Amino acid sequence: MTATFVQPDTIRADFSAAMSAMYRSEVPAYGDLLEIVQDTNSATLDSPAADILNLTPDEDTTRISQERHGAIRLGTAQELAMMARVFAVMGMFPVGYYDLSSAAVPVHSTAFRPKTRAALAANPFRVFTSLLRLELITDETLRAQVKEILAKRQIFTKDAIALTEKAEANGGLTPADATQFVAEVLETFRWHADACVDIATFDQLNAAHRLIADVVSFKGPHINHLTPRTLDIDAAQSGMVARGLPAKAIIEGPPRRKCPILLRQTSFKALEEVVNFPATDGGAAVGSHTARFGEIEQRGVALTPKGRALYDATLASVRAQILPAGDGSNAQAYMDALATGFEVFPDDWRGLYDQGLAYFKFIVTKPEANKDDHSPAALLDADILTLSPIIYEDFLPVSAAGIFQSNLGDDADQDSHSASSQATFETALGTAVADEFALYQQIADASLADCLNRLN
Ligand code: OOG
Ligand code: NI
Repeated sequence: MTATFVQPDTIRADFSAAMSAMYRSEVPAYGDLLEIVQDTNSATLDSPAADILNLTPDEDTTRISQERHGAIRLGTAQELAMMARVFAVMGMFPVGYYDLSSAAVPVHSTAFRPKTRAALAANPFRVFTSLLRLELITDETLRAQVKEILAKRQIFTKDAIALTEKAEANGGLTPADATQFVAEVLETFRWHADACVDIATFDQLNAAHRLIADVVSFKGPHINHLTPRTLDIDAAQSGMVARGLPAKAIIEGPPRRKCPILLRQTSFKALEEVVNFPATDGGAAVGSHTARFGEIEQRGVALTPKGRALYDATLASVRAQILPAGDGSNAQAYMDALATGFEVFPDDWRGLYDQGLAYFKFIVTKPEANKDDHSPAALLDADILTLSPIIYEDFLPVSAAGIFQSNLGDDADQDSHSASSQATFETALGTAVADEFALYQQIADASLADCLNRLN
């Protein structure tokens, strides 16, 4: 029998759409965000700004309205290893390692995402996935209790596991199996209002760290946000405020630029949700929990290691001068300082390319031209090739964590811990994480080689 399997890209697109529908019903404000983002994206694509962005037609542009990322937090190595197998069925693989312990957050993370240019173009859905670091819970009694609670739960349905095993054994899933797989895996990400610990334990976990309570107290790792991608985050932010969504005063990341770099994000606060706690001697109890929030993001060009180092240093020096106040009172002053600080980055694609700060793919503008003795720079000068930004597909919490730590005046042992914790994370994961820079470099190299082949 020759089975016809569904492409992993298709399963991922279906899963992303199913997640979006579920989150829209769980968190109605997410539906508002989608509308705002869709409006600002159409307006941007119809405006002269679209020409400056120089997105690849049919590749960068068609995916935008489908594009989003989510985030989950897992409790154990077993959960992470199984999650990796589930995501692999959808063509999502771990890229990058993020150590958040320096920001006093007891997790470390990776991003599951498609890796190749074609898969990203088909559907770039990604999930920022964190694993609780039990060893960072200092109270030994609490640590033992957390371990015991986590050991008892099963976050995947029986059929999600069975279908993952089937996909691994057969090399894919049939259409009927793929449909069921999406529905079964969705269950893992669903919000459960019923806690699996009593309210006294919940309060104790919360007192240790809010994040620990979020990871440990529920049946599964509910998706905590789903973030659509906007082409103009300042316009989308104004749209959020106009609709009464409690947006933050500051957009995280680099400042607004003609040629966007990396990632700019803004969010609104977590929902307060009702939680039902199981009966104890004191009877059943009702409480609340805030974990889930809304976020939007604008993605720009991916930076090379050199560009990333400049980004990290520039952001750190701005934040050494001024830190955004929680109440938004110095928002304008912060954004002005950011804009000034980032003048070190050229704000045109060619400048970023020439200085080796960012990754680009190439578009052949004069296919009949002769390429003899032409360097890429000469071909760009002659308008035979044009630059198109390779979009950043990853995340920036490392810089946020570093800033957090320098604020606390405690930057002592971040580096000494991170090497061994990445190894621990990869052991839990069952595989190494991919290097994001290597992936961008491959896309850039393949694009240049392909364009040169097509010239005389
Ligand atoms: C993940 C936070 C990371 C982002 O956009 O940087 C993230 C979490 O809160 O679980 O989603
Ligand atoms: Ni996010």
